[in-house]
Amino acid sequence: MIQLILHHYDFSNYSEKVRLALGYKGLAWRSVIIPPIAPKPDLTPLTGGYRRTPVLQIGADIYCDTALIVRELERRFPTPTLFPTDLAAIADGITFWAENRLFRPISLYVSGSNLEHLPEGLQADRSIMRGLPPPSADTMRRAVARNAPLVRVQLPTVEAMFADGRTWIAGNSPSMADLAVYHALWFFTARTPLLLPEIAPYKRINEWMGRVRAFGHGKPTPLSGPEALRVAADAMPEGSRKSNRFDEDPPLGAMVRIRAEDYGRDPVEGELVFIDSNEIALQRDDPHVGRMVVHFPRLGYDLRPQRTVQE
Ligand SMILES: N[C@@H](CCC(=O)N[C@@H](CS)C(=O)NCC(=O)O)C(=O)O
Repeated sequence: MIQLILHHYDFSNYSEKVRLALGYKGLAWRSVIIPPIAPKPDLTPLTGGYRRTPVLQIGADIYCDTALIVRELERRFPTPTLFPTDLAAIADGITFWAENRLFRPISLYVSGSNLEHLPEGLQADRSIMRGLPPPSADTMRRAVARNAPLVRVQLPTVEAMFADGRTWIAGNSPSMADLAVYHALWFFTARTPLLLPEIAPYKRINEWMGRVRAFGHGKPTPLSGPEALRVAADAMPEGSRKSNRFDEDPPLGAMVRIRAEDYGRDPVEGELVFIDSNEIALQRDDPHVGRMVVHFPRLGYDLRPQRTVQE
C-alpha cells in the first residue's frame, strides 16, 4: 500500500492546497509537522536542500512544490480528478495568476496587519529566503498600505469568475484552479479573523469557499520527523519511468543542479534520472537516508549542469 507522508505546518497556505487535494481524493496520509522557518534538520536530508513547504514523501521519493505534488497525487489516484481534460489549460492560467499576482499582496497585507501574532523569527527568515534584509515593523506597515489596495482590486475579479453561475472557478468541475485561488484567500483566515471583512461582501466567493472547504483534509495521522527519515532509509526509490526529453535538455545520467526560479532558491544537486514536460527528477545518495529521488516541476525551476568550476 502506498504511504503518503506530507511534511507541512498548519498555517502554510500551500500546504492547505495539498491537504484539500488529499481530502478531495478521500486519501489517508501521514502528517509530519515541520518547522515554519529554517533550519529544518529532519527535512533537508530528504530533499537535499529544498526548504519550502509542503513536501510529499512516498518512501524514498520526494515531491517538491505543490504544482508537482498535486499532479503526482493525480497520477497515483486519478479519481476523482483535479485535472478535467477540458479545463486543464485554463486552470493552469488561473493558477499562475492566483499564485503569482493575487497571493503576494494578500500575504503582505495579512502578515503586516498581524505583527504581534507572527511566530518569532518568521519575517527575518522569509527575508533571508528572498535575499532581502529583515524588515522593520514600519517597513511591514508600509507594505500593508501598498498591498491592501492590490488585494481589493483583485477580489472583484474572483467574484466575477462566478458571474455565469458556475460552481467551480474554471468551469463545472473542480480543478487545480480552485485549490490555487482558495489557498490564497484562505490566508485571510489562517492567522487572524481581522481581515475577514475584506471578503465578507462577496457572496459567490463565500459560497464557493464553503464548497472547497467541504473537501476536507482526508484522513491524516501523525508521524514524527525521525520516523519519516526511517521510512526513507528503509525504502528504495520507485524506479524510473520513461523520460521524454528535449534535445536541449541535459542527458539522463548527467550531474545537474536544480533550484526554484523565484525564492527559497537553495539548490539541489544529483543525477538526472527522469525528465518530461511536467517533471524533473534527480537521484542523490544521502549520508543519513541513503538513495533518494527528488522530483520537481519543470516550470518554475532552473535546471543546469552541475558546476564543476567556480563561476
Ligand atoms: N511554489 C511553491 C511555493 C511554496 C511556498 O512558498 N511555501 C511557503 C509556505 S506556505 C514556504 O515555503 N515558506 C517558507 C518555508 O516554509 O520554509 C509550491 O507551490 O509549493
